[in-house]
Amino acid sequence: MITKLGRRAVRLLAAGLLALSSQAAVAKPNVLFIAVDDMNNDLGCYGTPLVKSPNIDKLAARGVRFERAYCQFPLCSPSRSSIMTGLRPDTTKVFNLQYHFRQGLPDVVTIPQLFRQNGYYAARVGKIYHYGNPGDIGTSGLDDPASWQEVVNPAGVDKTALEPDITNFTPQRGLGSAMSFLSDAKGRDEDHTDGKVATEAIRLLEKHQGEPFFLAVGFYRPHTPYVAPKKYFDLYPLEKIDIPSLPAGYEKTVPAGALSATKPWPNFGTNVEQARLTKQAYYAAISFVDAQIGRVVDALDRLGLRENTIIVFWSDHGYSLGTHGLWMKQNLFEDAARVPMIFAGPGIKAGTPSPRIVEFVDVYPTLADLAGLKAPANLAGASLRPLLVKPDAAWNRPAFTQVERGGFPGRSVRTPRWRYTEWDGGKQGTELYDHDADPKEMKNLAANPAQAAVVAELKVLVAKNWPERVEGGQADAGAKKKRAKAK
Ligand SMILES: [Ca+2]
Repeated sequence: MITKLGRRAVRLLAAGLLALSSQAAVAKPNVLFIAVDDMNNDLGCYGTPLVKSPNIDKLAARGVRFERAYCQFPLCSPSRSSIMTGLRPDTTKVFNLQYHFRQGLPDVVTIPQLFRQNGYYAARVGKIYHYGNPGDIGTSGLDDPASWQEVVNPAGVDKTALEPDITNFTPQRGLGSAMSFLSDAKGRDEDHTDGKVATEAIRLLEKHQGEPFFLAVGFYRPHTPYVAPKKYFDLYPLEKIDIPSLPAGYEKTVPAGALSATKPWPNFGTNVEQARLTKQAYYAAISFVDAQIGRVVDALDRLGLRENTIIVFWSDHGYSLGTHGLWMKQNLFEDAARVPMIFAGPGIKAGTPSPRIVEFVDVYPTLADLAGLKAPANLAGASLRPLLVKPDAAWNRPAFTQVERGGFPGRSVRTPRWRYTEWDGGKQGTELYDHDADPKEMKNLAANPAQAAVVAELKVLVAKNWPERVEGGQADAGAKKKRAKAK
C-alpha cells in the first residue's frame, strides 16, 4: 500500500520528470529557420481544408502554431529586415526594397549573427533577406554577409528556362508583381528553384549535423510568378476556386489609402475567370513549397536531429487574394498583416495552437531565450517562451503593422477584438473593424459614434508605438559594393 503522502510524492516526482522532459533546455539547440515568401494563412492547419499543406500541418502538430501572428510591414524587405534584427521598421528605416539596414545601423547584430558569435555554424540557403523575386534568383540579392558563414543561391528551371512561357494577366506589371503563373508538365520538383533549396538545405544538414547550427532555409514561392509542377495544379479543380464579390459602393466606406496598393482596383483589372486561374496557381505554389518543406524536415528527423533542433516556420507577410478587391501585399487588412508562424522543438508544447496576438519582432528574443543566448538590449519584442510552454498563457501585447503611401504612413494596431488603422495620423482617414462580428473586415466602424471610446483607446496605442513621423532610409548606390568588399 502506498500511503497518501507517498502517492503525493510519486505524483510530484512524475510531474517534475514530465516538466524536465518537455521543457528541459537542450544545450546549444540547433535552429532550423524556414522562411517562405508571400504565403498567407490559407493552409490546412489554419482552417482552409481546400489548400493541401500536409507538411506544414504536420509541423504545426509537433509544435505551437500561432493563430494570430503579425508581420510589422507587409512587404519583403521591410518585414525581413525587422524580423532579422528584432527591430521595428521605424528603427531599421527599411520602408522600401532598396535601402539596407546596415547603412543606418552598421553594428546591429542579426539573429544568425548572434548565433555565430556564440559558436554556431550559420548558413543561408535561398531567400532570407530581400531578394528581387524572381529577378534576383541565383544571386545573393540584398543579403547581409555578416549573418552567415556560408550561403547558397539556387536557381531552377522556373528561372532559367520557363519564364518565356509564363502566363501574365497583367503584362503592364513585371513578373515579380504580376498575376502570373505556369503549370510545368515536365519538370520534377528537384528541377525547380525551391526543390533545389530543399536539396541544398538537406546537404548542409548532413554536412553540419555534428556541430551546433543555425540553418536558414528560404523558399521563393508562393511569390509570383506562381510556377510549380503540374501535379500541384491538379490538386485544385477550378470549380472549387472562388473570388469574393464586393458590395456596390464598398470603396466609399474606406479611406483611399486602404485600397491603393492594387491599381487598377479592383483585382488589377483582371476579370473573374483570370482571377480564379491566378488563385488556383497560388494554391498550387503553396502545395509545391509545402512538399519541399516536408523534404527538409524529414531529413532533419532521419538524421536524428529532431530532439535538439528548434524549428521556426514563418512567411514574410500575408497575401490578399481578391478580398477587398485587393491582391498581394502592402495593405493593412488582416489578410496581408497576418502570417503563418510555427515553433517546434525541445521544450515546446506539441499540437496546441496559441490564440495570443504575437509579432515578428518577438522571434528574435524567443530564439535567444530558447538557446540561452544574451540578446541585444534594444529588441522591440518579447520572448514567446511562456506561450511555447502554455499556449494560452496570459499575454497582453497588441500587434503593430505599417505601410507607406508615397508621402504618408498607414499604421495599424491589432488587439484580440479590434483592428484600428490610421492613414497619415488620421488626416487621410481611419478604419475600425470588430473581429468578433466581422472577421472579414468589411464594415468600417471608425466613424460610428457608438465606438468612440474604443477608437480613443486604440489611438493611444498607435501614438505610443509611433511617437513621431520617421522617414524611410534612402538607398546608397555604393552600399552594395561596400558590403561585398567588407565580406
Ligand atoms: Ca514577400
